[in-house]
Amino acid sequence: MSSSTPSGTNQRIDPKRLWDSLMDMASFGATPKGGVKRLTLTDVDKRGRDQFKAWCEALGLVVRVDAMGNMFARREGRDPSRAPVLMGSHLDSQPSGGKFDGALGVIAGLEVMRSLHDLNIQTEAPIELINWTDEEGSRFGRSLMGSGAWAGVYPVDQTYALADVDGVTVGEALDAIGYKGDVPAKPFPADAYFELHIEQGPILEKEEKLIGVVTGAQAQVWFDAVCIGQDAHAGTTPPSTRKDALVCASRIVDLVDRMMRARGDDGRGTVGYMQVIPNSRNVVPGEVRFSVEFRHPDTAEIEKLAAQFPREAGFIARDCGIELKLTELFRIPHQPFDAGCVALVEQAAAKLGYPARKIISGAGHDAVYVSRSIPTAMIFTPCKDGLSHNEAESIEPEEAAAGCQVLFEAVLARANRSL
Ligand code: HGY
Ligand code: MN
Ligand code: MN
Repeated sequence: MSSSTPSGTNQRIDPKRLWDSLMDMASFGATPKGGVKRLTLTDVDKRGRDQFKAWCEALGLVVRVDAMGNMFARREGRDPSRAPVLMGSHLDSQPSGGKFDGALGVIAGLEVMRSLHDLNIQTEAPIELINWTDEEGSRFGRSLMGSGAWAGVYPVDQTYALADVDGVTVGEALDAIGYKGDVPAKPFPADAYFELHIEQGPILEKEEKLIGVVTGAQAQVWFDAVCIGQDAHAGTTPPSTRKDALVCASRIVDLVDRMMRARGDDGRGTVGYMQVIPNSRNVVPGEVRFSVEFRHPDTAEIEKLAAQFPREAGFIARDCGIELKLTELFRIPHQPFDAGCVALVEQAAAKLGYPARKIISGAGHDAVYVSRSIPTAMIFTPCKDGLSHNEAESIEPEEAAAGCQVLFEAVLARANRSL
């Protein structure tokens, strides 16, 4: 006889099963240095998605896919009229990413579903587990692309037209892996969303905290930049006639670093991607394409950076005699999470006796866009040396289990709450 046992009893997830499935998922795109390369909408992403779908369907969950390839695995509740409680994260990775960035939240959600099944618990509200498409933004230049399209931030048709460096569009890539679903990518009635993720920073480890109760995520702005000069012979072209796009880009990289450091320890400014054209050792580069992003806990600082950077980069280009093309790709203000959901995370950690602290997320997450339409909270767990977006990303099985147990408690409490 299934029961909707109230949370607070000692119902436990299975730490070994959780860890084994994390390692199984890490085998999709495994790299020699112990990381993963599971770039969004590639064949290896497809294989990871197919495995996730098979695991969900083996539990009797009904999986649907929306127009952006976002995957939703649904477990019915006792009361079908109630809005579902959502949980999830992303299975795509950076080109040289870690095993746990994103995957922890999806596989921990799977473990919650498996545990509910084993414990024969039927919650009042339905529960859905989500794999969001292209959280990383590395391939097509839009971070949080799947959740952003779902939230209405990126119009789906425009998003389909985004192309990677090889000219392959999002629409073509979704078709190629068979994950362009027939469900519209847009918000539906849901009661709450919880996302478990590694902190990707040093705070929890340094303070010996097992759980981060995430109260919100910092603001950010991303640009694409192109410096246009003139290809020329390295041996015959004197300084006076050079139009060296790489020298100009290098001065702009230094500008980004100076603007970051001017904001102290909260400052974040990064040029992570750069393409030098023609990229030949004896040709003065005529064109350089690169990314620029800034982040800060205070939205007002991002507004200032978004105005200051184009102005000062323009001065550098003028002094270099180089044409500069800047495109702002997106801007996200600081996003606070829902106090009620944050409290459930905090209460779960306290009840389980896990040392915890409140924290603002330095990284962007799908929860940021989801929280624009659904009460949302996140759970962080530590990662070794605060390292992420690096193949050496590492966590302990006990940390994964603790985060998963908090997710279990918070989702169960929310799904069984009296309305
Ligand atoms: O860039 C980010 O903040 C996220 O890790 N993709
Ligand atoms: Mn992530
Ligand atoms: Mn990431």
